[in-house]
Amino acid sequence: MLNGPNLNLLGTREPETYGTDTLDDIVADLRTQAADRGAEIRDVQSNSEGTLVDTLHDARSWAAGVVFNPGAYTHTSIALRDAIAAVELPVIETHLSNVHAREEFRHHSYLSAMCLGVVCGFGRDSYRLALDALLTHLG
Ligand code: CA2
Repeated sequence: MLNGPNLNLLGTREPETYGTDTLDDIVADLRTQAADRGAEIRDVQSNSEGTLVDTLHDARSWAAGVVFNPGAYTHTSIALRDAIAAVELPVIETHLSNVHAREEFRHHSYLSAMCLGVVCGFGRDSYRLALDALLTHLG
């Protein structure tokens, strides 16, 4: 589970958009969900684009797939697009908010075309749905 910039602030600001749960709450949920299906979650949050690229590269050596909320880098980052394409892991782009119901600059993702799928708009449940889809895909 990989989370991008500002998602460390979840639960502290903008609850009307991003909910009141902290990232730790969401990670704890996902760990339980994964364990129930015999999988293990490792989680990384970074505000730095380069660290997110490095983490994707590193994931090749141990991960079967990635639930990835790239935050605002979704709408700006060719480097992350190239990293997702390069690692050849199934990546599910995941957003708390419905980016298509927000400002126009959030409607475009540089990453979606390189991902197995996209889940957005369901708050913390977006992560749950993304993990369910990833585990089902992995069998
Ligand atoms: O809806 C999502 O999950 C987003 O990836 C969140 C990003 C935004 O730039 C994307 O367009 C959609 C922003 C994350 C900011 O997180 C905050 C959390 C609490 C308080 C302030 C920001």
